[in-house]
Amino acid sequence: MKNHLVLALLLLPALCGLCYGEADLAVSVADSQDPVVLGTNFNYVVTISNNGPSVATSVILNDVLNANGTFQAIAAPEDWKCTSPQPGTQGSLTCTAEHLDSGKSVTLTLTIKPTSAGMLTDTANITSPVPDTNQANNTDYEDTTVIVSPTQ
Ligand SMILES: [Ca+2]
Ligand SMILES: [Ca+2]
Repeated sequence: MKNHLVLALLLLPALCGLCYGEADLAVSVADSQDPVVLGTNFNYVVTISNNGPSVATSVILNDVLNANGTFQAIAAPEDWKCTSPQPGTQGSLTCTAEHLDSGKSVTLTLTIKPTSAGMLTDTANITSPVPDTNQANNTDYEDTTVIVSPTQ
């Protein structure tokens, strides 16, 4: 009986490595077109991946748009809860998920209206309380050129 207890205590940290281990989250942002025409909606597609080996819990996406555009809408998977600026306003958007399994990816689509000519930039950052030994892929941004007319 005592030996079994010792064995269980030895195995516990190994088993818990699966639930409280490390999860390499990664995020990437892509634009649906570039350049875009002033006043014409387009999309930023934000892809969030968990490269494992463990499940990532309490995952938070923070997404910031610079001053040359406004948020219009967001399409996210059912288990992601988003707090976004009012449509037609600028600011920062936050989406959270209770967990993202190892090896899984999700895609969130942001609809954006370019409001000033110049460079539009969307920056995404992903975090989780689960340790992530590769922080280099936790932030990404995409630049998009806003032109006044298609013939410019
Ligand atoms: Ca990472
Ligand atoms: Ca681009």
